[in-house]
Amino acid sequence: MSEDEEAALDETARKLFSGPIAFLKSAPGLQFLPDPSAPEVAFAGRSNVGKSSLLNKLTHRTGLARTSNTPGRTQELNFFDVGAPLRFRLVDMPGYGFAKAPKDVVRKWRFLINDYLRGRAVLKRALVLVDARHGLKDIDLEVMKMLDDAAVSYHLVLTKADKVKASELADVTARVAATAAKRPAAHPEIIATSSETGLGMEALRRAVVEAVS
Ligand SMILES: Nc1nc2c(ncn2[C@@H]2O[C@H](COP(=O)(O)OP(=O)(O)OP(=O)(O)O)[C@@H](O)[C@H]2O)c(=O)[nH]1
Ligand SMILES: [Mg+2]
Repeated sequence: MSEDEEAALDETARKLFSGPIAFLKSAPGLQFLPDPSAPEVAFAGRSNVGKSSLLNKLTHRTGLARTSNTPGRTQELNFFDVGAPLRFRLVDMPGYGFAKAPKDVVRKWRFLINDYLRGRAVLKRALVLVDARHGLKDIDLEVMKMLDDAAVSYHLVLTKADKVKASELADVTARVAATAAKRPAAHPEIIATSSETGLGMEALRRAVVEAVS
């Protein structure tokens, strides 16, 4: 991409994320998904990794997606319309791998997440969020494998970067990038973010707009 194109993309991203963004609906099952009338970008990742917080920070809105200290806060697929007229949708998902929830609930979420990720034609990219303190866990690798097998493009995003030292952040970024490089559907770039400090927001906004353009 040329410098001009990059600047244009940044400007588009800045405008879209500062403009109209509205909660559309919550889907507790696949039969409740909205009409596939716009491209979608979904936030996936382990419970409590910071999906809802990142969506809020990205959109400069504090209470758009509900967040909580307690894992298992987001229980449905939540759709947010970006742009008026509508340009794309952001989708906040329940976390995977939440061991403390009842087994049947975990199963239900897993099916909902997997079916959505694998089968949604308008899904342009999944953002797979990974806690910078912990790096990739087995469950993340499983989800990545599922996305690779379904040829769904995904971007690995480190969260809570404010909680680790700069040297640790560099290490985890390098390790995650090495894994991503071997994965067919993974974007090679790793975006480190913090919903506390705002680190990585411009890069992530650009990545989202690029994915839906
Ligand atoms: N320090 C720090 N805390 C964060 C960050 N992002 C999220 N948190 C905290 O982590 C907790 C979980 O955040 P959520 O955004 O609710 O996480 P989630 O992935 O949506 O969780 P579920 O919906 O339960 O799967 C909250 O207490 C947030 O305040 C971050 O970048 N830095
Ligand atoms: Mg959430």
